[in-house]
Parts: sequence; structure tokens; C-alpha cells
Amino acid sequence: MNRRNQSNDYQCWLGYNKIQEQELLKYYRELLRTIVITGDTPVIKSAREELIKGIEGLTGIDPMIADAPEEKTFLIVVKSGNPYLDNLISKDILAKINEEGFLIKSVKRNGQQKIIITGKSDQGLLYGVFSFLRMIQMEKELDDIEIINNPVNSLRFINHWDNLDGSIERGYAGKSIFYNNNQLTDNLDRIIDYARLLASIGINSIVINNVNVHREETKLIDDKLDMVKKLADIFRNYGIKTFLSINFASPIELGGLSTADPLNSEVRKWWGYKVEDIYAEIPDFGGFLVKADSEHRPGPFTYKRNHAEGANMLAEELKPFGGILIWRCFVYNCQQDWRDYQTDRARAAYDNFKPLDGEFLENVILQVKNGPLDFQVREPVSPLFGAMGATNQFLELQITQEYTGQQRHLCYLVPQWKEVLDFDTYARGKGSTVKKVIAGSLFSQLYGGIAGVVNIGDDDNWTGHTLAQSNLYGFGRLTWNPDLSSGEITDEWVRLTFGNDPVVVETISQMLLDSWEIYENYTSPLGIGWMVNPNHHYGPNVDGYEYSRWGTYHRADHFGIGVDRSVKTGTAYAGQYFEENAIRYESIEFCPDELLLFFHHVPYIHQLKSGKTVIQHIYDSHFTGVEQAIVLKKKWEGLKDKIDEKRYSNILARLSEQVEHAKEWRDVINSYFYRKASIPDELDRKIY
Ligand code: GCV
Repeated sequence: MNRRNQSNDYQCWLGYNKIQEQELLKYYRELLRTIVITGDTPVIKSAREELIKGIEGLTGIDPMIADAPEEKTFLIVVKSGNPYLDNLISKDILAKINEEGFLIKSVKRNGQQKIIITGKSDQGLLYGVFSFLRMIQMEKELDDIEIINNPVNSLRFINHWDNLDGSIERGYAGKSIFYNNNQLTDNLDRIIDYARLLASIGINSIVINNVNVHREETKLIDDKLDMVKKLADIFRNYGIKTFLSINFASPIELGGLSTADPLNSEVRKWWGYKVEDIYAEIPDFGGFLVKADSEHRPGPFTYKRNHAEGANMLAEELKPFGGILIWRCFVYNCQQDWRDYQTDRARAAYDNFKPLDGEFLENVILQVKNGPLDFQVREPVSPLFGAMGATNQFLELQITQEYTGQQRHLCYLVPQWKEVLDFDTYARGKGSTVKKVIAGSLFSQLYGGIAGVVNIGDDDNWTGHTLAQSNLYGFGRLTWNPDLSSGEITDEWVRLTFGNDPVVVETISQMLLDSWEIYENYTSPLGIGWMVNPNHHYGPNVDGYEYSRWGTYHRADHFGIGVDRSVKTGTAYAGQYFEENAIRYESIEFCPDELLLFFHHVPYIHQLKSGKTVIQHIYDSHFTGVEQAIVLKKKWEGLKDKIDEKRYSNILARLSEQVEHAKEWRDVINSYFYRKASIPDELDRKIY
């Protein structure tokens, strides 16, 4: 497709639509007529192309690109060692930029105002260019700027759950943009556009296949390596390293060995050769991501080895090439018998990994899901964060909305992620937040970062629901800087995507910021989770969850509901936290309302801190959630004349569906608990 003809929703936040404010447009046009950007590495070329594209779109002028700054040049993009900067920018300021960071600074030279974008690396320049373009898109004045912007996390990862046949596990926006029928797609332009989107939000690493590695995907390290190489060639131009999910049993499936035992010397040798082959083709290959011994995936347990033995074997082979091994902590026995009250899936990650702290090599990173279970609308933060001071840890978030409305419902996850990042683990006393643990700063670790399971597919707008683009944008911005507020990120995304009309900005921002709470209101109450249909996980089904064969997950009976995870009388999960949190979660008195049923089994008439009983809270929140979903739709309808038809109708259709499904949720949940508890609604509303 001709890029100039791409629709607004395809272009997401890189639409670069012409500035509407005429005075400002004139000002930018004068300033941006000539620009200097030096260097011709692939990443700098991408930065140059982006700058041209951005300035053309935003101002309508075709900027002149000069090789060296002249008197009148306003915008100068050069690496930090460039002599031009010598008398313009002090060494002290330059010293504050880290390897991937950048500086955007206005300076005066011979009375002429200039903007310098500089950084130590090509990537730094690319990020600086994107940030500068963002400022123009948001109609910022360019006088008097000094922005030093360094990424907080060294690894900012996207995980794809794409399969080679083109399907995407938990994908809600069409098919894979990479693969089709076990081949690489022909539409490489789309992948370039994707790389641009990712680089613009600071992503520097990508895993290009599903963690559940099946037969075809296993071959990606073998006779399908050329596909990986082609993708890596594209992503490299945007400063993004390519990683692969691998099958732990590859030595058997590909190599014909009789074992995949990590301590077996033939197995080690086999992996050694494989890694060498990969690096011969892709010298900057990032490394492997592994899901092992979970949900039927092979792993070291088969050979009575532990996860450290499994991970270290691979890490050793990757190390000479600078590769990284990422090992997932989403390890649990999906066939546990839940009739036993001590058995608790929530305990699994900590029980499996905590005892191994200190045993992993330094190029191993453990990837931990935000909560102890599985991306529910509300879960406590995983107690593993901070509990492994001698091990690199990554936070894994789910951008794709598996349990949060599958991109048919609006559920903006940035506020949820902010709560996770700001959560105090108390690992080293007060202030030991998750964001410090995973950035590696709390324990001075070598690697740190955040991985997000992405929400895109080949739908024209990438994410199915156009407003779900905000989750990808927000994810990237938070991995770059977890201290950004939800409000700041939201405001940015709306302006970049829909323009700067204050009514549009205010309305959409509020819709996004309210949406997580709304979704929670009409779905699973008070942290209980899992009231979804099995397998596809969409829509209400109170007793539906997979484990119901062995007992309902929520433990609801005629008298009460919730899982007792206290140390005193329950599964003892609460005891996995550091003392301050363990005490808070252990007692019904201190446990916050929103997590009460995650940690405690209480009678329906138990009074919450809000003053309501549990049952009344269930009724009220479900009625309120539906009303709020209706308001979301009304707010959107109010923007009819301000949004292009394509995006307006896409979003309207999704919001209408959301209202109908919210009603279904309300009715299913309320009637289930009304029948179970036999307690009438205080407001005597009709419960179906
Ligand atoms: C990729 C959940 C999802 C699975 C997913 C798994 C995981 O169980 O439902 O689709 O598999 O998490 O994170 O490995």
C-alpha cells in the first residue's frame, strides 16, 4: 500500500497529520526547512527517513537535508562526539546521557536559535528524533528546551505469540503479520511499519514466535532460520534485536538425540552447534526465551533437573556471543488436584524459583508475570519480585487482552501496570518498588526490563479495537520510563492519534482512564477472577474455569466466597510476601477490598471497608459497570463530528458490543450469586 494513502488507523500514533494551528504551522515551517542529520548506518537512515516523513506530514514542506550545519540550519542531529557540539553543549550535560538515551536542547550560535538532538548511539539518535516529532505533533513550542531522556530499563521487550501457520495464540486482531502458511509473509512493508511503531516507543528487543513452540516453530533454529534472518534484518534497522522462543526438546525433535537432558554432554554439544549456526547468520541475535515444564511444554523436570540447570545449559552456549537466555517463571502443574485445600496454583512460581536464587548464570533473566496466576483483571503483584536478589528479573505484562475483553471491550491497562510497577515489595525496606527490582537498580543487576505480550495482528488498524492501540503505546512508554503517569501517557497517545482538539483529548482520555475500573465492575469482583468461559476465556461463566473438574476456583458456596490464602488457615500463599505485605494480606481486617476474595473466604454478609456487604458490592458493581459502559458509548457518540468515519465507526461498533456483553456479565454474575446466597438486593433491582 502506498504509505501516503494509509488510513489514520493503520498509522496509529505516527499519523503526522498537518498542524492545524496556523501560526504554529508557520513557525515550524520556517524552522524546519533545512535539517542536518549525519551518519549513514541503517539506524541513522531510519531516523533520517522518519524525520523527513514526519516533517513533510506535519508541516507540508519538503525539508532540505544538509551534510553539515550552516548558519541558518535549525535542527541538527549528530552523535555526541561530533566536533560541532564542542562549544555548544557542555561535557557535563553530555555525560548525563546513557547508551540509548538522548538530549534535545535548544542553543544559540551566532545569534541563531538551533535545536540539537544528540546521543551516544545510533539508537539514541533514533529515539531522539521520534521524541522531537512527538513534540511537534503535540504542538509544543521549541524555545528553551533541555530534555535529557534515558531509558530506565535496558531491555524493552515485545513478545509475540505468533505461530508459523499465521495464527496467534490469544490474538484478537487478525492473523500474524509475520507468517502465513508456514512461510514468511510477502508484505515486508508492513513489518517495516511495525518496526517504526515499536522503535517510536522505545522497544529494543522482540521475540518473534510463540512461547508454546510447536513442530514448525521448532525449525526456526534449523532449516527455517532464513525467516528469522529476514525479520532480524528489518528490525535491526530500527535498533531492535531479534530473539526466538525455543523448544527445550529440540535436541530430540531436530537432532535425533534420545534425550534433552541439560546435563548430558551430547545435548550441550548439540545446542552449542545450533547457537553457532544462528550467530553465523545473525551476528547480533539476541538469544532465547523458554517456557519449560508448564502447560505440557517439555523441560528439565523430565530429567529430574531443575530450572537453573535447564537455563544455565543454554545460557552457557549463548554467552560467548553476547546472547541472553530468558526463562519464564509461568511454571505450574495444570493438572493439580484442587480438592486439596493446600494446593494453590498461585504459589507455584515462588515455590519453583525462589529456592534457586543465586544459581542462575549472569546472562539468564527470569521473566515473571505481573501476578501469581494469569493476567486477570485484578491480581496481587507476584511475590517473586524482590524475592530473588541474586537473579536478573523481568516483568511480563499482557498487552493482548486475553482476560480483559479481548479487544472487543475497552480496557486500557496502563493504570493497572502502573499499580504493578509502583508496588512496594519491601525487599530492601520501604521504597523497594517493582520498577526498581526489574530495572535491576534495587540489587544492582546486569539486566532488567519489561516484556509485553503484544496485541497486534493483520487487521488494518493492528489491534482490532482502534482504542486498544493505546495499550501498545502505553506499554512502550512505560518500559522506557515507568515513572510517567497514566495521565501523561494517555494525553500523549490521544493527541498523537486523534489530534489536539481539547474536547477530543479530554473525552478520550477520560474514557481510557475509566475503562479498567468499568471492566472490573461488570466482570470479576474483589480479586476473585476466572469467571470466564474455559479455553477461549471470553464472556461470563462463573463455574466455567478449567479447574472446576476438581472444585470451583472461587470456592463459592451458599454462605460465602473466596480462596483462603492466609498462612494461618489457608494455602499460606500470603506468607510468600515480605513481612509488611504478608501482614496486610494475611488478615481480613487489613486486606484491601479489591483483593479480599483473592486472599480470604468470607461470608456474603461480610462488611467491606466501603461499608457494603460482599453480596451488595457484587450487585452494585455489576449494575454500575453496565451504566458506565453505556456512558462510554455516549461519550464516544458525542465525538461523531470530530473523528474520521472509519475510526469513529470501528470504535462505536466495539463500544456497542461492550454494552451488550456488559449486560450479559451483569445478569449472569448477579443471578448466580443471588441464587447461591439467597440474599435480596437492598435496592430491589430486577436480577435476571
Ligand atoms: C502462550 C495462559 C494462556 C496461554 C499462554 C500461557 C502462557 O495460560 O491462556 O495461551 O500460552 O498463559 O503464558 O504461557
